[in-house]
Amino acid sequence: MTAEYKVQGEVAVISMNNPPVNGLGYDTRLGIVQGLDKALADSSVRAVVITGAGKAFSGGADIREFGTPKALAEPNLRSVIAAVEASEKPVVAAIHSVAMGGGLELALGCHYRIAAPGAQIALPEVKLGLLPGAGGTQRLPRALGVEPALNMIVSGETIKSEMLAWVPEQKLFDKMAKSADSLLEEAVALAGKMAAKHADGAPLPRLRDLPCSHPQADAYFGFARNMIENMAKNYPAPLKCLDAVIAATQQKFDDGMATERRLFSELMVTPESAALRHVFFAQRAASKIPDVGKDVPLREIRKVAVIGAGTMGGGIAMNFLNAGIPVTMLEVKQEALDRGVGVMRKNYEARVKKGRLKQDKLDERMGLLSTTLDYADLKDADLVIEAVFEEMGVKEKVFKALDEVMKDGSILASNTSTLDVNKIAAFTRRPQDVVGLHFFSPANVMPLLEVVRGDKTAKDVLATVMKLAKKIRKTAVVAGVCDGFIGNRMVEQYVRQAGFMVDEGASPEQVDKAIEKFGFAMGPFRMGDLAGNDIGWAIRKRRAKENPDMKYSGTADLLCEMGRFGQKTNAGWYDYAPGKRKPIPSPVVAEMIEKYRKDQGITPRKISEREIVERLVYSLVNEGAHILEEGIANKASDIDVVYIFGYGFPAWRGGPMHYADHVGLFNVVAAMKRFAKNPMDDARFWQPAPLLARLVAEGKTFN
Ligand code: T1G
Repeated sequence: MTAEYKVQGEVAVISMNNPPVNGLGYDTRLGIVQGLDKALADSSVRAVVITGAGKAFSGGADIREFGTPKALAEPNLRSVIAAVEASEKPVVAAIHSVAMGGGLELALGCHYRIAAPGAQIALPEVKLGLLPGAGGTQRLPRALGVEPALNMIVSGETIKSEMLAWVPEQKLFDKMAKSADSLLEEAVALAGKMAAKHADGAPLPRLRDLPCSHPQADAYFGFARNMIENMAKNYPAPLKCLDAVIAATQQKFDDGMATERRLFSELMVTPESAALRHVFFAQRAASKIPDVGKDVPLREIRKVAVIGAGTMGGGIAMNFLNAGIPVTMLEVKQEALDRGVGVMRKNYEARVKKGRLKQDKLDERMGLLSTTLDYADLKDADLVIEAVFEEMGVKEKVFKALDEVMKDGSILASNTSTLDVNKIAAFTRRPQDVVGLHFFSPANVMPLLEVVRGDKTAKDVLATVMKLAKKIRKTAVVAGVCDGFIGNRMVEQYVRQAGFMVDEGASPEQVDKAIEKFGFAMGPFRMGDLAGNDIGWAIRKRRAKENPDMKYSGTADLLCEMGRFGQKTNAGWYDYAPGKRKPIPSPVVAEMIEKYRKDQGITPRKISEREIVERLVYSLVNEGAHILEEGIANKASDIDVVYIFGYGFPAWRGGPMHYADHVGLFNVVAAMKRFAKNPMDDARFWQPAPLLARLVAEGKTFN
């Protein structure tokens, strides 16, 4: 049973025990109801406390049950909460660490609530494309007030328990415990006290009995609707959250519950919710490496060294400083060090100015940073990350020097974005300690980290960096060694397709607009201007030697030959006013493209939005299938995570592989067959990857 029952004096304590976060799965729900029945039947028991064992009160409904009969099996969560609320003996929720989603809803059904400070409180269902489906939209507004409750439900954001206890006239927490340690004792005492208070049969306080209104309901909800419509264009859940909270102010409680149930069921079947639930699990599954078990011992990472104080090196260093890990940064010249440290300080100061970082935190973090010009100073670092110029000769010098000074057992990582990590490992006598840690620019902001596993990378090195990634709040995905690993290898095909479509008749802004309408944060041409078109230029030159028959549009090279590297030169595919980021379609570029088409004898044609989106997205899918088949990625969902967290693929579409499953792999391959007939395109590339062809033949999906 995943809910324990024991009696302390005259108080029964029901303790949920369903690791890791007391998800309210069927067994746990049954355990709560059976415990409650026991307590009600036992005349010596006068009150009940519900709490959670381990690291949470409860993280909510057990998402692993979603889509299975168990999720709805009685007692479903609403029935459990109704039973708690209907109890004639007072039920006290003792909340610590985490009370989220259905976990908070369970607490809202109790008569009293006591919380330890620091507990994470949230109704995050909206992040799964859902809304609180067990009374949260009806009880939280009654406990907190309409506005604070609506903010929490629509944003899904987590708020610390002590912050909520300060909301004026709140009825969420009847008491704040001194600490998590004294919580249970204080909860049992409170339960005893409440039992005495209601001994005369005085009705127990139930949130459902409280009124729920807003003094300027129409104006406030009208304003809220406008805000949400602008903010959540592609996400249906936030607006339905609003509708449910409005129902709480307009309908009787039971009718409001029925409205909430209807809206929840409507959301549960949306493709957006299926995608967001897929992303939730994909993100967590990414840290699991098939042949690296949980029992692999980890190496201790107390000190980190970063080689290179440029944009990447500085950003990488900040991740560790933010996590309280000291960093020694090495450069070859003092002025490069000074410049790098200056940029880091400026980054922090900007956050302080925006009120997103306290000054003492800035000082603390910068206090953890030391700099040096001498490799010898790195010797006691447990991890060193090289972030120098992307050229094998430079990497060789650095890794040979590191191999001389780094202590045994330290991890040597390269931030290379495409180079062969096996070759880099071979520069050292310890290839088992070498791994790729590919951060994405800006490294202190972008959540994705590609962990590149060399042939000889030791399992404990992998396990260590995956755990470290979580500590520095990165979403890490393991990639095998190939040119471009997972993300850059896929983006290569995506950008090639964008170039072909410009050759064939589309304008850069037409391509960008189409894919941004599909949901990408930024189209390929705006992305090139942001990252710097010269980066792709250098990679194409290197690749032209290795793979001369790889076809590209010639426009990207012509653009670079004109010195139009993007925002950093105030001109790229677009024009930019000095120092501004707003992309302006460029007549100069349009003329260059037109001339290029003429020189190539191309008669431009109109390209539909649908063709633009399909060629861009399916190029990711086909390359992703190759990557999966070659074992460069362990699972399709890892590829989805890379592309959502590193390249702006819309999360509400689940990632390229999930999206292909949603469209139907048969339809994807049918489209690819059409593209292969286009003489301007690359027919060879559009041959379906064998894995993709096989899945279609077997009627299967990627995920
Ligand atoms: N159900 C099942 N498993 C869960 C879970 C959940 N609700 N939450 C987390 N896990 C697993 C997770 O997959 C991972 O598993 C492990 O716990 C640790 O998670 C009716 C319908 C609670 C703040 O959305 O935000 O209630 O990989 O790595 O960083 O209205 O997990 O170890 O095998 O994230 O300490 C609403 C989602 C559900 C909360 C803990 N609840 N979870 O963070 O650990 S819908 C949520 C979180 C609902 C009702 C509706 C976080 C956390 P594994 P972790 P963490």
